[in-house]
Amino acid sequence: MTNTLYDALFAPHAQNQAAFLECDDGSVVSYAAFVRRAAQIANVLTDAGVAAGDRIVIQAPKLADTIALYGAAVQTGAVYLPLNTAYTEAELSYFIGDASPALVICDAKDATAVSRLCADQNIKVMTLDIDRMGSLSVAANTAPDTFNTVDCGPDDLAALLYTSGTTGRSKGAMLSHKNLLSNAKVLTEHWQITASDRLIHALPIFHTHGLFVAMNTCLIAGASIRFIDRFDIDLILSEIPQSTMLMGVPTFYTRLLSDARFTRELCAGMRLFVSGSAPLLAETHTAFETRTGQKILERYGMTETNMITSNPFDGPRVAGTVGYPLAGTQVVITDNGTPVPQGDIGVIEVKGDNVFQGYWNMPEKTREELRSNGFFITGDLGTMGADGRISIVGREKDMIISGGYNIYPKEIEDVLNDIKGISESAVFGVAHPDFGEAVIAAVVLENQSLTADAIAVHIELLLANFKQPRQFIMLDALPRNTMGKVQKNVLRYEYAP
Ligand code: MCA
Ligand code: AMP
Repeated sequence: MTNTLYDALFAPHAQNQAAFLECDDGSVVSYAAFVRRAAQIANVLTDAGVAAGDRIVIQAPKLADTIALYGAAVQTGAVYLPLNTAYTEAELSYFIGDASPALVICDAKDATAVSRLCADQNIKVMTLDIDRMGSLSVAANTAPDTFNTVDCGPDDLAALLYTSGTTGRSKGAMLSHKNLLSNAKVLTEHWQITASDRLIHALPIFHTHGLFVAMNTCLIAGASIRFIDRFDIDLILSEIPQSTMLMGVPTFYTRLLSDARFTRELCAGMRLFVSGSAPLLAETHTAFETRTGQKILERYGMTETNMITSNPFDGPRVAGTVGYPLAGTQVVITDNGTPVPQGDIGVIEVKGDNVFQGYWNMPEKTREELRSNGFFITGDLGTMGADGRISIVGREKDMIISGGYNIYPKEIEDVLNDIKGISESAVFGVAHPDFGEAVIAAVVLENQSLTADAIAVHIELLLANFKQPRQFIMLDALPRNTMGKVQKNVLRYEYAP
C-alpha cells in the first residue's frame, strides 16, 4: 500500500516518542501517540461511511484531535475541507452545497444548526469540542489504533480549500498529495527545519499558512509544535525563550514590536521568524531587526499554489521583497501571458508541482486562471530583479487583506446590494495599524431612513465577522470614471485614515 502524503508525513513517526503537539491545557501529544490517534479517527471515519475521494468538511476548534483528523483524512484517502470558524451558517450552507461532503465535523456548540443544514442532503454530522467530549473524539477513544492505510497516488486529492473570488462566489482549490508534499519538502529544506526545532504555532489551522506551511514542514522534520489556540501576546512572549521558530502574518510582528517585553535577549534562542499571507511593511522589517538583531524571513504564497517564493535562509533577506522562486517553482511576470521586460511590472504567474489541480466543479474558472501550459495567474502584480528576486507591488484583483485574511469586496457588495433600501455599494480597504487593511463600505441609499446600525445587523448573519465593514459611508452617488466604472482609488484616497 502506498499513500503519498501519509507515507511521508505520518507513517515515519509511528515509533517516534518525541513531542509533537504541546497544547494550551498542558497536555503533550507525542508523534507516536498522534499516529495512533489519527488511526483511531480514520476508523471512525470509515465506520461513518467515508470512502476515498469523499469530502469531509471541518469547522472545528483548534485542537490536537483536529490535526489528527487531518492525518486520518489523508490515511483514508478522503479530501480534507477545513473552514474558517468565523463563517456564518449562511456561508457554511454554500460550502456544504458546493462540496457535497460525506461528513461534516463541527464544534459541538454548533451541532444543532449544522445538523439542520445537513439533514436535507442526508449528510452525517459529528462533533469536536475543547473538552474532548465531541462525538468524533468519544468514538475514537474506543476505536482500534491501527488502520489499513488507503492507497493514494501523487495526483489524488488531499484537500479542498475554499478561497473567495472576484466574482463573489468562493471557489474550492483542489490540492493533490503531490501539491502539498512537494511544497512541504522544499520549505523544510529551504528553512532548514529539523527535529531540534520548536515552532510557536498561533495561526488558525483552516488555511494554508497554519495547516500546510506550519504543520507539514514540522511533520516532515519531526519538529515540536507549541500549539496555541490564537494570537495571545503574553503566551507567545512566555514561549519564545523555549522555542526556535515563529510563523505569522505581519500583524503578529507589529503586535510583538509594540510590546516592550519583546527584546533581543528574549529572542536569543529563536532562529527563524517567518512572515507571509499579507505584505510586511519595510518599516516593520527594519524595526524588527533593530529590536532583535534578527531579520524576518518573508515568503509569498497562495491557497492555489502553496508557497511560491521565499527570501533566503542564508543570504540577504531584503525588506519589501518576497525573495526567489522556491526550488521546482517557475515564476514569470507577464502582461496578458506575455513576459514583460525584466524589471517591469506585470502579473505574477506560477508553474510547478505546488500548483493546484483546478477549482472544484468550476471548469470555466479553472480555464480562466490556469493556463493550458500549466501557469497559474495569481492576480498579484510584481517585478523580478536581474537576479530573479520578486517584489509584489500591488494586486490586479480587487481584494483586501485584513490581518492575513483575504476579503473580496464583490462578495460584500452582493450582500449589501440585496438589502432593501440600498441601491448600490462599493467596498474598499484602507490602511489599518493592526490588521494592515480594514474594510469600509460606501453605500448609496434608496431609503434614506436606513441606518448604518440597521445594515450592520442585517449582514451579521450573512458574513463572517472579519468581512463585515468597520465603517459605512452614506453617499449620494459613487465616484465613477467616464466609462462608468466605480473609482475605488478615489474612495480609498478620500477615506484614508
Ligand atoms: C479578528 N478580527 C478581525 C481579524 N481577526 N477582523 C478583521 N480581520 C482579521 N484578520 C476581529 C475579531 O473577530 C474581533 O471582532 C476584532 O477583530 C478584534 O479581534 P482581535 O482579538 O484583535 O483578533 P485576534 O483574535 O487577535 O486575531 C487577529 C489575528 C488573526 C491574529 C491577525 O486574524 C489571525 O490569526 N490571522 C491570520 C490569518 C491567516 O492565517 N491567514 C493565512 C491565510 P469583534 O470585536 O467584533 O469581536 S493563507 C494565505 O493567505 C496564503 C496561502 C499565504 O500566503 O499564507
Ligand atoms: P489566499 O487567497 O488566502 O491564498 O491569499 C493569497 C494572497 O495573499 C496572494 O495572492 C497575495 O495577494 C497575498 N500574499 C501572500 N503572501 C504575501 C506576501 N508575503 N506579501 C504580499 N502579499 C502576500
